[in-house]
Amino acid sequence: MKLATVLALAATAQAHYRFSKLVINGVQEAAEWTSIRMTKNYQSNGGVTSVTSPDMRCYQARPGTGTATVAAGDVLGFVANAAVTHFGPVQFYMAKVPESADINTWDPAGNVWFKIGSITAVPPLGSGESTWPAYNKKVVNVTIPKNVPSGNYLVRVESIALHQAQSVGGAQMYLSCAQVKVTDGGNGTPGPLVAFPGAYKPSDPGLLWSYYPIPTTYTAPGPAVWEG
Ligand SMILES: *[C@@H]1O[C@H](CO)[C@@H](O)[C@H](O)[C@H]1NC(C)=O
Ligand SMILES: [Cu+2]
Repeated sequence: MKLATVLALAATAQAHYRFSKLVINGVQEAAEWTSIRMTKNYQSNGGVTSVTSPDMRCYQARPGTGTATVAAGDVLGFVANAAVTHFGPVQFYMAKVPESADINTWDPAGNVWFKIGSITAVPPLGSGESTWPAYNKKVVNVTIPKNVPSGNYLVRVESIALHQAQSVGGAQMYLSCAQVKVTDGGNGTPGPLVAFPGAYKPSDPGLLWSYYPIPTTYTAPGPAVWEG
């Protein structure tokens, strides 16, 4: 058996995960799905593999039930149950809920998402924690941009598992959407705005990536981070 096959099989045996709780101002939510819309993988922990599926939006199993309050400029943490057990980038997006919409039921379709964070590869590239800072972490953090306008948002976390990404459709996306009311915001104009599905193509270099032999570069998919 080739080394790459052995590594892929070893990675397959690891647990999958789901992002089901927030950490707000250092305090972790007591129960799963308090402010995060319950995802379809709430039992299987499996990832989304089709970037053209509407599951790329929030992967949700039901409407939301609660909303967290976070000040602009604060750190928001997403808890992985039990940890981010696959290597790859972790990215964060936000979408503003229209004033007239109910945050629990609003469907974030169309060009509504802007990227607020990307925990991506640190050279030299490989498949370990030194390359992928989010790998094996229980909590991944993002800062809510200081200049984002106040209001209701969905905040989407996305961990892209690359251990089987050597062929098209092999990358696995672990994602969910938190419902967040942002206070103390600014007057920025977030962008560029992208859609899920739509922002990614199956052949994007950030989704089609072989770690054996190890490439020298990695570019995470999607737009640039909005710098507010
Ligand atoms: C996330 O933020 C918390 C503080 O809320 C900190 O203790 C933790 O180390 C951070 N995690 C990472 C992976 O940076
Ligand atoms: Cu997995």
